Amino acid sequence: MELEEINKIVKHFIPNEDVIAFRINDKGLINQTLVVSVGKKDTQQFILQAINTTVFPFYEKGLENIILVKNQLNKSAFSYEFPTPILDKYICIDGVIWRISPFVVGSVCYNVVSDESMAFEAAKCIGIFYKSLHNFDTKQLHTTLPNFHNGNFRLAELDKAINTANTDRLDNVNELINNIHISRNVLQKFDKLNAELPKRVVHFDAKINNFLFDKTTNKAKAIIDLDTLMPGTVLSDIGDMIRTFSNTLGEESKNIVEVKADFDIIQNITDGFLSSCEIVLTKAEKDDLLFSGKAITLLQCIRFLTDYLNNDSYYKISYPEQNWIRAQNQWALYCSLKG
Ligand code: GN1
Ligand code: MG
Repeated sequence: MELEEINKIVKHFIPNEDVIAFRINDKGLINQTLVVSVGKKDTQQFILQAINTTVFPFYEKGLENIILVKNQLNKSAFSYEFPTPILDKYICIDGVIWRISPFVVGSVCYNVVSDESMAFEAAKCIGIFYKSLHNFDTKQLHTTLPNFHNGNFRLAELDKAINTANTDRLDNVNELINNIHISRNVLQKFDKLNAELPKRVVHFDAKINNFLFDKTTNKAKAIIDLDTLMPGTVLSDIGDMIRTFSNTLGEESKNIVEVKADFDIIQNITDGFLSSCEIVLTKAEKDDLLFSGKAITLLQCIRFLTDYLNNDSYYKISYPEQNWIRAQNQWALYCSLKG
């Protein structure tokens, strides 16, 4: 995209200023994200995003969720930044849905956890998020992505993909399909727990690069990427934290034989989380925190594998076998996890 085109879009939100520079942010696998600098004097940075409406068909309901949660957090003791779309709105320009959110000044984003205190900090932050929203009635929120973390649904999607995949891709993955099949019971247990545990406001994408850290102090500073905010259970966020924080090589690593969970990091996740919200959790929620890491990692393995068999129609890729590598990476991590 050219500066002029970006400027035109930004003018819909900030009419009296010009975009003077921009850069592409390629951390997310779904939406298109740019960092734009606006205004010649007192330049301010913003995050400009085009929403992938195939993945988020109910993006308007998603925005309602974001605004409701923001208002509730503003009334509580939540002390982290929670950057939401400016003007509380999305704008459709030439068929594309755009939004702008504030850039968190003085922050840094990491794709992997490099020391245990980062894990503790981020988990404590999400724990405060849970505590702050404990009394919020989740019935007010829309389920914008039905079955998002439903094991049975993800297995059925995999079966569908197996039936339509081309043979080259299918030949590669036979062994992993068998292994997943043998592990089905993990997802059955996960679905059962999700049906029984209390409904909470869940971020549903609590991976490490959706926390921003303070550049100077390295304390957690913000939670970002709010498209998946909806009702769910504690297992989804704890599970995604375990999945992404404990994998110190990262989910894109091709070094599959070296992929394994770091258990000190996992201990810091549960310690950090419980340090801030143990008081609002039930015993049943606390009992299966470790198990959630296994279940969410298996679920993510299945999602990457399914997309590989569907010829990469969902996740962005930058090389042909990337979803297959991601699936193997998640399988290796899954095998190393306990719970
Ligand atoms: C997607 O776009 P991004 O990177 O924020 C996905 C998550 C996956 C993640 C894997 C809506 O998130 O569920 O865990 O990729 N989001 C959606 O990295 O499917
Ligand atoms: Mg996301």
